[in-house]
This record gives sequence, C-alpha cells and structure tokens, in this order.
Amino acid sequence: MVARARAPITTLGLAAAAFLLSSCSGLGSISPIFPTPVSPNGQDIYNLYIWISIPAIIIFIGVEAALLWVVLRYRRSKQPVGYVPPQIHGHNGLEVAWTLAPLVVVLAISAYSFAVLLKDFQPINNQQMSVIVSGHQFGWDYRYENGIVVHQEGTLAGDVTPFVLPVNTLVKLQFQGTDVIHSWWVPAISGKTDAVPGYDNYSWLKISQPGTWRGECAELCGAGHSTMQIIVQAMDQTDYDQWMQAQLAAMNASPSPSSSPSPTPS
Ligand SMILES: [Cu+2]
Repeated sequence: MVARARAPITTLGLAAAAFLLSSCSGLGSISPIFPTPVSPNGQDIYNLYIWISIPAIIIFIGVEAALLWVVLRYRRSKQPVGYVPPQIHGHNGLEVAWTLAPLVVVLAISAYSFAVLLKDFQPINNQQMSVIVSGHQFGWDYRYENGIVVHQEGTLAGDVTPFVLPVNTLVKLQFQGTDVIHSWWVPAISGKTDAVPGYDNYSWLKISQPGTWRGECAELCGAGHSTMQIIVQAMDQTDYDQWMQAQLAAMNASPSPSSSPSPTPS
C-alpha cells in the first residue's frame, strides 16, 4: 500500500527535477529561475516576480493541502453506506466570495505589473547616454551616439561580441527591427523588449557593477533564432573610455566605403 502511494510521488518529483534542470541548462546558460538583478528595472522585475510567486505558492499549497485533507478525512470507506455530503449549491455567500477573491488577486497582479511596465519601458529623457539596438536575422547591432556600431552576430557557440557599457550610467535604449520582430532580453538587466520593424520601443538600464551578463532573443524569429545570443559587458568608466577610444581608432583606420573618395569617372 505504502509502496503504491510512493510511486506517483517519486514520478512527480523526478518530473519536477527534470523540468528545473532542463530549464537551467539551455544555450547560453541563462538561469530563468532567480537571476541576480544588476539594474534598477531588473530589480523591479525581480521584485514583481517574487511578489507574484510567493503568494501564488502559498495559495497553491493551501488549496492542495485542503484538497488532500478533504480526500483523506471524508473518503468513502470512512462514511456510512449511501452517505451524501451536505449540499451547498446556490449558497450566495460562497458564490460571491469565490468569485470576488480571484478577481481581487488578478486585478492586484495586473495593476502591479502595469505599474512596473510603465516605469521600466518608457522613453526616458534624463539619460546620460543613448544606444539604438537593432535586431536582424540573426544578430544585434548597437549604435552609439558617436557613430560606433557593435555588431553582435549570432553564433551557436554563444561567444558573441559584447555590447559594452559604462557602470552606473543611465542608458536609454531605443529598439528597432530590420526584418521581423525580435525581442531583446537579458534577465539580470531588464525585461523582454520587442525590436519591431517600423515601430520603435524604448527601455533603459543602469548597471551597478562591472561584469558580463547573458541574454538572448526572446521572440521566435526564424531558423537562426537560437543563435541570437546577447552578451552585455559593463566596465568602469576609465576602462570604457579606453574601449571606446580603441573602437574609434579602429573605425578611423578602416573608413567605411561610403566615406572613401568617389572613383574618378573615366
Ligand atoms: Cu530574433
């Protein structure tokens, strides 16, 4: 009897463990469970996640415990033959309560989520720098205000060119798409922001410490979707300035075809 009861519990446990492990070991090694936030909007989304998840887990455990208690306490073998439990159909108080309670929970979740969305996905105007993030099949381009563009072409290996930023700097991000819809997502930094052809979306970030964080395209965008890895690298201001000087020097050393002199007509 005990062995028969354990089998489904073991199966459930193994299924849950398999799910958690499979979600942790995806390409790019992004943990979808508890990424440590390094930007205020990442922190806001983390808080939202916690404030929705913890009550949801408490409600889930409460409902399952009540269900189990009823199943065991009032099981058929413990009741007299022909027993019919009390009938509560049409109970106005209960009907109103179990309609209003979920409504309040869902409205609270949507109000809180909407407030976070409004705060974290707005075109800010007090930024210290701006970058245009453009998605294409299959990679990302980051255009800085001085004309430098970092090309982050997709690769299955995941070792893409990093998008480099200085720490403690409020950066406005403007998202564009050149072919189909992509979605820029670095869980520790911000929520998913769609890069849509013909329509600009906005977000921002302010990374609090030097380091490297991974993300990926979160919108199925074609055969190379899984190669659209993202690496964001935050540096101290002096390191960032040196990096930017190197980019400018490299750009000046190899001018683009459009800036070279036109060929002399023959
Ligand atoms: Cu994509």
